[in-house]
Amino acid sequence: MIRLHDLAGADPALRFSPYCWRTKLALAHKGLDFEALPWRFTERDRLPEGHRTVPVIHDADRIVGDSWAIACYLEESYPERPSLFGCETGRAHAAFVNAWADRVMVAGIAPLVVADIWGVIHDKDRAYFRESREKRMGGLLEDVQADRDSRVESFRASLAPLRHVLKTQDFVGGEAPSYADYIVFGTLEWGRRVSEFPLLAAEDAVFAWRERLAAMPVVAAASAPR
Ligand SMILES: N[C@@H](CCC(=O)N[C@@H](CS)C(=O)NCC(=O)O)C(=O)O
Repeated sequence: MIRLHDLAGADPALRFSPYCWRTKLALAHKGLDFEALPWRFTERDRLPEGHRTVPVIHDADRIVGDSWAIACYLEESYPERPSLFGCETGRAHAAFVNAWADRVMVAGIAPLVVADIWGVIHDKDRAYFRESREKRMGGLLEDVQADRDSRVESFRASLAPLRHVLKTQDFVGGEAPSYADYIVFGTLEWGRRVSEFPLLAAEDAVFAWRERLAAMPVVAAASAPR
């Protein structure tokens, strides 16, 4: 069975990494059984040598880190199972969605929930998280997150390309979800798991798309406690 190092909060059942969600959805889409081992920020010595971030998977004797590399590895290693990308062109387009999610979505969500993340992580992670994120974000976590009610609109506006596409198709992948959908869904799941702050407005087409996908068996399979 594939083993995954999966970022966990103080509650080991709380799994919130946007990148680990992408990997769990990719594994579930392929119908691959996996064990998601809880991992904390300060447990770097529990990762295989040369790896500093999660997700990392062990598939028999293969070790692969980085969510995008893992998706490509799964597609190449399990070609007989449902495709994540559809075709090479689909993979190239998903690479764009991956970069968009990392540069626009992660950057937009982080300042809206970063203090909430600190609130749910394990005690042993708190000093590291605060120091590294305050350095990265240029201020106290609580100050970075302040005034989020007025700032969330610009995050929502940044989703306009997705909203536009969803006017004419049910999923980013077209009629059915593909890895591109999982990238975006996993990134939103990060905010949803750590905070009650509504990143999406209920009347937004992106909200409806998220609900549509959340109701699918692939999400249940990715989320099942293991
Ligand atoms: N590009 C990587 C990013 C992975 C990443 O940054 N993971 C975070 C958790 S969400 C992490 O492990 N951070 C470790 C740290 O901050 O020390 C991927 O797609 O897997």
